[in-house]
Amino acid sequence: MSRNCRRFGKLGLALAIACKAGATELATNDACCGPTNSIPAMQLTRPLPASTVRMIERLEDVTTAGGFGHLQKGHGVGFADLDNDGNQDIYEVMGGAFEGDTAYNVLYLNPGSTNHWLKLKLEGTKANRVAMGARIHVTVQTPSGSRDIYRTVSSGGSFGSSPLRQEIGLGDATAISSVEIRWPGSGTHQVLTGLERDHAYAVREGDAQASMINLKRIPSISPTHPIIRT
Ligand SMILES: [Ca+2]
Repeated sequence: MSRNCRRFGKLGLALAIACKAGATELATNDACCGPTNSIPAMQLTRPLPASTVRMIERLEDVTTAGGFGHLQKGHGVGFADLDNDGNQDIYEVMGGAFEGDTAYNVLYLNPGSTNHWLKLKLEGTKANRVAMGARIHVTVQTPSGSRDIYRTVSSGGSFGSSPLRQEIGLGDATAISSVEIRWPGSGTHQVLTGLERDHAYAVREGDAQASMINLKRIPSISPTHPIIRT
């Protein structure tokens, strides 16, 4: 990953990777992934929901500036903080669907930023144990006021999956006001307060408090590691 990745948010990274992974519902591959193409040049293959259109208007093409440009085709992508430093990394399966394709898979190690984060590992007791489908509403305070952040627990997709543990970016949040969880199936409505930024928590359905998790950093993953190609 280029050092320039420090300058871009997760949303921008997600678009770049989504394009590399062949997100044809957003754009044709050529229009989206070319190193010099910009968002306005995209050719839509089908109408997009208004919410998606609003999101695209705020994005920019970081293929080159972010170090995501790659001559090989992408096949699957996963988003996860692999070294537990709080910054979400990206692993991308390159090449085609069959093993034996000579394309190298790629790990984009996030060099980090000053933004804050929160990790939540949910465990259902009445709902399904892995909390698949649980809806999370995080309310944070920022210098510009209150902000609402939403997540739904899932693995993320079919071509590449991400951990069920939720890695939630908080941006410039100064404090977490509350975390509200609606558990699927059981209908449990749980509200947690007192959580701190830049920490990971285990949340058990129905418990009054979350338990802080100490995730061990993995220092062996570094930009100089031989498996990482930048
Ligand atoms: Ca990381």
